[in-house]
Amino acid sequence: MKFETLATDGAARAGTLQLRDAKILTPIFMPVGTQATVKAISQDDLEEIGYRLILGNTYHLYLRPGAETLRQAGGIHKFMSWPHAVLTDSGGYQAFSLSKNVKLKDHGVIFRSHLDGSEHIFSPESTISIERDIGADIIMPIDDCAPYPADDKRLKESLARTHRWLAECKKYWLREPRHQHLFGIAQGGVNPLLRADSAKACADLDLPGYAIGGLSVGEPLEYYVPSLAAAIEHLPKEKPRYVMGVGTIPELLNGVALGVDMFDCVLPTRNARNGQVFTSVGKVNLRNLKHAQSDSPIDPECSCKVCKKYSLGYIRHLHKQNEILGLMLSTYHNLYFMHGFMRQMRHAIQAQNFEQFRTHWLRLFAPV
Ligand code: PRF
Ligand code: ZN
Repeated sequence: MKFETLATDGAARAGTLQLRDAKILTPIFMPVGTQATVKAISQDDLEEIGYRLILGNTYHLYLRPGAETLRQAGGIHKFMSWPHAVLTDSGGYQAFSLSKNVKLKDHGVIFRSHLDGSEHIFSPESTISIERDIGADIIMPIDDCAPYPADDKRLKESLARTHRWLAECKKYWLREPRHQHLFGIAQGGVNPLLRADSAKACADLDLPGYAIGGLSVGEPLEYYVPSLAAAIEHLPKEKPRYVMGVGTIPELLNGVALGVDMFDCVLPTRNARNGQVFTSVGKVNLRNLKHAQSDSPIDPECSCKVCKKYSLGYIRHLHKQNEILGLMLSTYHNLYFMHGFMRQMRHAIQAQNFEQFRTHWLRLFAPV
């Protein structure tokens, strides 16, 4: 894996991440393919849009189809016929958000499957072993993401555990690196001092890249920028920076402005399935009665194949009738939009007008 910065504009940077067969252009948005599928879109369509890096979840893949099935298949790339890059999240975070009776212990996270109630444990060793079987190109360590709100005592506990687990993950990863790249995850809630401590502790381990976790967990919007800035200040410039589970258009703009290179979020795919699409004039709710007779595309400015062929009125009808094609068409459009949006951000950085770009889009996508 090779990361290079090609242009900067303030703290924002445009670069490349060489992974597998592709030179991935950053800043990048990674669609979420939780269960070895990005919901409601095919691998062919993802590839056609231009995506070359998607995310998978260790938690789900470990439970179904299981690490052994993925190992037997020759890894997730072969299993899902996706020859391009994959990143897997480690599972601890999903165990927390999805399963019942989760127990956070010093040696790992004990949880019950949300599918059948069976008991499992994710530890640094098991996480790295499962992620090795899954075979993603970038793997994430198990971390302790404190909920919001959390007091400093809880945040310090989260850091101690996260850093210790990271060092252990690094040890298991180094035993058999096999072209996989382990990132660190910095935590620290909304306390800038702890954010800085955590970023330093991660940077000390000298890993291929660094993620910032624990954001977008229910904290007020105004904490995002200071928390992120405090962490980024202590992360090395020459390594990629990734904000996990983010985000909205304003979060992407503000993250890139601070020097973030990678993002993942279910937002464009989940919103698409709920009938909310992103357009050049802001968000549009497909289910709105006012679109019933519309024969224009979702976004007249969009050149995606959905906008070239189908009317807003038709796609609204599909959504109102819960037709599967409705989910597919809106997902395709939203992922096309996101891909184009990231490209425009890169171009704005290269043209040294990122600040104008950010102001323009913040106005269109202002939180209401
Ligand atoms: N840790 C991990 N995965 C995550 C997060 C985290 O803190 C978040 C927080 N937004 C999303 N996904 N491992
Ligand atoms: Zn479109």
